[in-house]
Amino acid sequence: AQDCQVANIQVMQNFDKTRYAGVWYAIAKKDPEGLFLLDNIVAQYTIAEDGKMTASAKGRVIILNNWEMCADMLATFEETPDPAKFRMKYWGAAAYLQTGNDDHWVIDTDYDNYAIHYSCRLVDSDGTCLDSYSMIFSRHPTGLRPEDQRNVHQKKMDLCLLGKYRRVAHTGFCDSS
Ligand code: DAO
Repeated sequence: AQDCQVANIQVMQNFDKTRYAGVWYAIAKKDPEGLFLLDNIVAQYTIAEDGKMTASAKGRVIILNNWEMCADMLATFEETPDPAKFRMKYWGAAAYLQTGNDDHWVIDTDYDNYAIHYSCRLVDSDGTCLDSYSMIFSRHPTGLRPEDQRNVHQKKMDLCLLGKYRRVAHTGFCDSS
């Protein structure tokens, strides 16, 4: 059942960040207010020897009124008592890119094919989310396997975000940078 309470959102049980490491292609995205990453979004998660997770990500962005570029982003993750819930600090390789500090929750993943990410930036006074973003990741740039689509559909419903996602194109825009 979906009560849309941020506090009741189920995240991945026994999340294993080591298995999560590596490259993920965003194939769908629910945008936050003032969206930043448009498409060609690829994230690479790394676990350092001390166990800390970091990520680098690329994506097409439009900044400074209509300047289109490929953003190189970096992120560090702070762990919380729930292994699937992190705080993510992020910044751009260039100073004019966006910086922030967001929740970074892994809602579901099979580690080898798909992952569902969720971040609520602003919880309303009624406990629902006022400003969220979410990415559907695939290990394959071509998209989700048919057998994973049911699962992803169910999780979109659980997040109260069904119908709010758009497809994320991969055209090679960020491949050379
Ligand atoms: O597109 O508006 C937006 C939100 C994205 C915030 C930038 C995140 C950069 C680091 C991404 C790591 C993988 C989620």
